[in-house]
Amino acid sequence: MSDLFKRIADAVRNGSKEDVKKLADEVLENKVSPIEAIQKGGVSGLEQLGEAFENLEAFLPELMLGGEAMKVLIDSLTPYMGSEKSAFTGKIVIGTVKGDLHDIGKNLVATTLSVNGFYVVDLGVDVSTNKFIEKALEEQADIIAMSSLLTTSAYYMEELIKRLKQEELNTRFKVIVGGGPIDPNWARVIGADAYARTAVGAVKICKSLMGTDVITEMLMGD
Ligand code: B12
Repeated sequence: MSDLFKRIADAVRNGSKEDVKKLADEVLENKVSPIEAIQKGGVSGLEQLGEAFENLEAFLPELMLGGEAMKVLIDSLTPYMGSEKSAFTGKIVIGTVKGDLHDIGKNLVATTLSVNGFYVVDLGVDVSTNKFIEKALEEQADIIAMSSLLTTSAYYMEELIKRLKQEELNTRFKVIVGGGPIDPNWARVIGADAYARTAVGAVKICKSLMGTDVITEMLMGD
């Protein structure tokens, strides 16, 4: 099994869409968990690519190919993600914050929440603070979920939480945050209600939040 995850990681790292497609078929044939294959294979491949990019061993075109290969993996496997009927259904408005165009992780979180019974409104990428708030009000959302992969854009998460407090909307919506540079400490400092490191962790915190009226301490998912 770990060999299959390693081969998926390598194919994503090398941006080979054809290999990724074949490996996704292998995942399904062998009844391997799609979310595990995405997390332990695909995410790991992109992490390696990110490291190579940081060390100037890979460049933007390779990053783009890796991202496209990951999308092939996610598109091939998400229809087969097991759905777990949830008693905690709620409405979630999700997006990638302003200035940030990374959407692979955000899409994975959105899909995983949907297959687990949540109603998800995906606002896409480069979403301004105003748009998050407008849409959350319009959709009467329970949770606002923000993703950020860029350190420079993560500030907008703080901005949104401040705005909710100023406009006395902080009791109306719960706010969850995640993405590469976001860690539990930062999430706590900006006053988010919950943080998760993975898409599965996002489901866990959203279920908890839907059953909790008052948050006294930030919730954390895997
Ligand atoms: C693929 C990629 C790209 C692709 C994006 C394609 C796409 N459609 O998304 C492209 C090539 C477009 C790109 C562009 C850039 N990128 Co880029 N990119 C990456 C890379 C390699 C992978 C990101 C990814 O998809 N990971 C896989 C997903 C599944 O993981 P994830 O997003 O973290 O999501 C998981 C969790 O974080 C969590 N999660 C995510 N969101 C949320 C939200 C909530 C609410 C919760 C609870 C959880 C959660 O769940 C997800 C699933 O487990 C990363 C390296 C890395 N290690 O992350 C660099 C990286 C993010 N990029 C980086 C940079 C610098 C850039 C550019 C500025 C490069 C440039 N010079 O132009 C541009 C920025 C463009 C912009 N304005 O946004 C840096 C960011 C550094 C920083 N900390 O600020 C990184 C870290 C690379 C590096 N090591 O330097 N990139």
